[in-house]
Amino acid sequence: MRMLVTGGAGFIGANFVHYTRQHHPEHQITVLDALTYAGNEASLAPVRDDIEFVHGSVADAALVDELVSRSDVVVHFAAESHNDNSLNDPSPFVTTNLIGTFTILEAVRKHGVRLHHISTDEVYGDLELDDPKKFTPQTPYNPSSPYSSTKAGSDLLVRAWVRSFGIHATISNCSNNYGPYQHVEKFIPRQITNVLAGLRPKLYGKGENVRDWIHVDDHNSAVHAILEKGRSGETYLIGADGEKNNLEVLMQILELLGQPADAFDHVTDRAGHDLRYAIDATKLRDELGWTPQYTDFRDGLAATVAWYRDNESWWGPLKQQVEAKYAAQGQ
Ligand code: NAD
Ligand code: TDX
Repeated sequence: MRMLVTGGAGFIGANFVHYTRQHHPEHQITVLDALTYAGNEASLAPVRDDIEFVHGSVADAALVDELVSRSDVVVHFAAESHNDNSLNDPSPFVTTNLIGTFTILEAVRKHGVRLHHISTDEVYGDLELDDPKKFTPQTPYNPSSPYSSTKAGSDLLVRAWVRSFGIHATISNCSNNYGPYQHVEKFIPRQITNVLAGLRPKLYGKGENVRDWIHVDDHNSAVHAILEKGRSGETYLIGADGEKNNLEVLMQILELLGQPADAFDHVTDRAGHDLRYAIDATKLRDELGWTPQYTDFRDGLAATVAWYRDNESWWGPLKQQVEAKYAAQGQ
């Protein structure tokens, strides 16, 4: 298959390209990426000779039309992805997440090309800490931030294009990913690289917020399962039963890096901070036979810590600017 991967220079997209080269080398890959602050061509360096890379925006209708016309499937990762940034300036979130997805939809409609749309569990809002329920495909949408509301809007656009125009599309909503090549603005890489850079890790509020962690390779193996066996028009929730609160995750990072348990700072909480996410992935497991490979969070986290230790040349140049931005907002 000729596969167009949008956002392939970002965290999950780059890991998807590596995963696909390794496990499904029969696919031809074209990456379309705008190389925003979050995109990094260095993340694709090991496979650069095996793929086509196009520098451009998913909101560029002429470019998207041309690339989609010569593809069999589009896997749409490109997005503005960071909640904290969306609180400072929602504008690029509207452009990329909403207009960009609309642009992709119009091109796949015109050329009859299959789409897989990558989305997030944050579209469902949040859960109480003691709520026995998890998110299911039936949970009503209730997003909290500019980021999650634009992702929710993009999902609804895809659903409407399926129903109104009969396009061939699937959607997946995944929980929090961790692994190599994740930008140092995000929780786990920020704390690891803070310790490596001699800075104290920063915890928002009391650290009681719960995220449902999944290794990025498990997310991407699920995307391949959906590409192979998913039913058109369906939404699949991706998660690996990895609920942990932020304090627990930070304690594991400190321990893995040989730091005392109190070697961190409490900082200003995020506005509108979602309390808890939790995914029920029964449909994905039962209908498509998917199972995660990274069942031990600590092992996956240790491998991630080792990756950041070994790849300072990848994250070092990004670090100072990110920390200056956080410091200016008291975080
Ligand atoms: P990321 O910020 O690391 O990467 C996003 C990529 O998209 C970057 O390479 C960036 O340059 C590119 N991009 C941004 N605007 C673009 C535009 N207009 N045109 C083309 N490319 C553009 O994000 P990520 O964490 O890899 O997330 C990828 C996708 O997965 C997003 O759709 C996100 O909503 C979703 N998701 C992420 C997580 C997570 O935990 N990170 C969980 C669930 C879903
Ligand atoms: O320095 C920090 N300290 C801290 O306590 C940062 C950066 C975050 N946090 C907290 C906020 C969250 O409760 O850690 C948790 C995780 O934060 P993020 O890494 O910013 O992720 P989150 O907001 O949960 O969203 C992530 O998962 C869902 C991705 O960034 C989204 O793209 C995805 O949709």
